[in-house]
Amino acid sequence: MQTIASPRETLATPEQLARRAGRVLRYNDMGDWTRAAPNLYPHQWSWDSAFIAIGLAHLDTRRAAKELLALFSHQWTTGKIPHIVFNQEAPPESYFPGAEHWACASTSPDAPPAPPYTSCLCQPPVHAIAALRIFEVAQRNRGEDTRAAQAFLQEAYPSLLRWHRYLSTYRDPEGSGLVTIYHPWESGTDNSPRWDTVLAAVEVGDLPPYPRYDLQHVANRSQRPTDADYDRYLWLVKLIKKASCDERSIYRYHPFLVKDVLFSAILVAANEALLEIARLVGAQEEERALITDWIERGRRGLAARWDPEVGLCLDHDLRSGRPLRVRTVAGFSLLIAGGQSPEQVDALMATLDSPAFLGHPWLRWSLPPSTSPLQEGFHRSSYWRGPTWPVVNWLLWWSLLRAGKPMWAERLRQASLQQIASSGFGEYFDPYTGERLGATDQSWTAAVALDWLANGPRRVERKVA
Ligand code: 9WN
Repeated sequence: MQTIASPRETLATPEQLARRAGRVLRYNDMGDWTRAAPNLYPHQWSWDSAFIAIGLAHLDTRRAAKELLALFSHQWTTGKIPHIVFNQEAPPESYFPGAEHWACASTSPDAPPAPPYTSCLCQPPVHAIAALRIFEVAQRNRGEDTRAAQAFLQEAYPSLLRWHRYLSTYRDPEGSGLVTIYHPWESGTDNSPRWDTVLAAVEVGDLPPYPRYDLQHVANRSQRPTDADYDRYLWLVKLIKKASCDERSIYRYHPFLVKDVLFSAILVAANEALLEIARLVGAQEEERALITDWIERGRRGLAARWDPEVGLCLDHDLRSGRPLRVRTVAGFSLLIAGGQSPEQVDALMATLDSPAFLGHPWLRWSLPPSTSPLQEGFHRSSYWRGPTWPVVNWLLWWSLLRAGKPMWAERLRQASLQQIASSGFGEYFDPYTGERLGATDQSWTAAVALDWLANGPRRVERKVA
């Protein structure tokens, strides 16, 4: 029998792990959307939902489609997909800043009908990748679901196009091919050292006292951002709210305006998926040409951010006009964007394999820490400052396959499954000990495990119970 095993022990069969992952997703299922995690994150998060849809596709493609459509129903008139849709049933004092903190965003002329309230930030656009994945899984399964998945793509395509158009215009008025973010929360990698110098320059004004509900849901406060980080996060939110979430005023006055290479690379990959969706739904030729243009522009923009000395792509601070020289997994953006020359891919692989990432001697599993252990500011248990994150590993795995590196991809897949089978469905993991950190029963961790289990080199044909 095939098993997922570490060098020392047999951890689980793929069937057992898939059953456990399915249980996590079912437990967090709220009907037509999924909580990011049961206690720490009782709302719908944007990029979490996209990854969740990828996993759900292996349980039920129709339910997976609903996950995305539920999110798209809260799209802003600008095309923005909000980073959080607040759950009206969430227990009070469970998450801060919650719906009441963001309620004022609903007065923006661009906001969708409320309640439910949404935040006015956004997160990386994994959604088109997820939508296409749902269709591909349905096609693989054959039968009735393929027709339903086709109808889903027809329904989702206009929302996806508006979303990508928003990112390519409001968030890139320069036409650089790179997306500007207004807040570390938009990057999805909140307290990454990527943002340290930019945040250090933000002068925090008067803030009323606020609760840190997040700390009650983790074993140790060092796993979450510090109070100083939170002061800055809330100050930036205050400024965005003061600008009535108006993109043009934000762009003019905001102190945190950064070209985020990971966000931008995900957009390129998502545009490739969107182009395929456009073909499948028979979209107009002009729309397909526009998407092709976004892809090319994105790749050019990212190539300009490649730093050969560091061997990574670097974010760019629009305020100071300087690159942010920090070694994190975001630097592998060119790999995620795809379409690179063999030489460029080799240069990325050299960095990935170096002691700064997979070649570091203390790693429990051969998986990249979110921040390089050789980077100043690395912290092995603090959130995005060092721990490994399964969703990031999923993106790298998927990108390695697309880049024609199946052996590398398979190593990542095996190690990721071993990590999850051994430590559980954590939010993130200590890269040295493999200890599970942050939230437990994190939905997107279960989701990517399901996708990995369904996409081995020799696919294990099985029904997930
Ligand atoms: C703020 C839900 C989200 C993820 C982010 C992760 C974390 C929120 C928080 O949780 O961010 O958006 O409160 O820490 O950083 O990537 O989407 O899982």
